Amino acid sequence: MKPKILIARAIFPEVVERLSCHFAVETNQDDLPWSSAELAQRLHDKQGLFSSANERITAELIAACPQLKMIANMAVGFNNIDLDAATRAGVMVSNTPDVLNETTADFAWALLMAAARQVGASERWLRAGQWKRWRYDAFLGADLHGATLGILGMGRIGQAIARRSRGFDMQVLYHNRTQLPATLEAAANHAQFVDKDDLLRRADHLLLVLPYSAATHHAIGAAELALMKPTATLVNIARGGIVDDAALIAALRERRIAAAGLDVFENEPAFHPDFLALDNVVLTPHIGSASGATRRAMATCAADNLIAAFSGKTPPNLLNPQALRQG
Ligand code: 8YV
Repeated sequence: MKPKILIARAIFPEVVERLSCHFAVETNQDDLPWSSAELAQRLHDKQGLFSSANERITAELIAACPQLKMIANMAVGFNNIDLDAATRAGVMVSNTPDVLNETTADFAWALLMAAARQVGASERWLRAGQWKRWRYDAFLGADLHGATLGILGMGRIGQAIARRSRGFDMQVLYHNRTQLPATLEAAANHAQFVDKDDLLRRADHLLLVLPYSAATHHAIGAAELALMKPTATLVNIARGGIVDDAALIAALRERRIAAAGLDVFENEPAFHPDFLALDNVVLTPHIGSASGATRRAMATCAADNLIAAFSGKTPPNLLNPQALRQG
């Protein structure tokens, strides 16, 4: 008898096909996510779950699914999963690190450039038929070349972003829980470790690339925004809860910072409606890792982890090896 798994969102058909060779698979074929009650009901008799970062895997859900042995999350972030509860219940959890570093770093630059140079606002203006004459002061943005790039959270994606700044002759400052070894700092365009306040004060463009947890909730709020330059750009490609959206909206509206690029939101897919009234923010629907090749690599990586777990191997991206001792 093949172990039963649940795939919580529609994924690439070839990945479903591959998983079907190893498992009895139930998939969500719809565009709409299941409610938490429906997810619990469908997961009840399953041994494995293939999830995205959008499913909330709570302690209650884990307790309600006694057969569950493995959760493969198709994302590098795993703040959607109660990892401690999973570990206590002997449920393995894996993520998909590394395969998305470069694609997500590319997208950070896309958002930064779009926000700093008013790509969104100027395109909306053109499409609205307002381009009738030239003005010296229309859509003046902030330069990237020669500017100071600040990175809060210098993991693998942060370092990939920093490497790309070489072409723009930028100076890179960063803050992180721990300072990187000198070799990695050198590879990241000679990034310089500074304290958080220093980073906020000195960055012309600030990129948020830190994982979300209780400790990083609202890491950027009113007090932090107040330290930033009025000409600064803020880009968040990490998780919504890292920024206090209401405080950011106020800062953008009052031009206490110049612009923002946001790929993630506090309650996504819902987001604060006041963002829509602001012309100095570029908004995208959590697509940082969304290149065809990378999303395929993420799905394949999650599938590899599930298959390994049920073949008696240690999943290559296991986050909680302690779970093996509980089982
Ligand atoms: C995912 C992400 O595409 O990897 C992550 O942590 O946020 C994105 O790359 C998305 O969350 C779907 O799981």
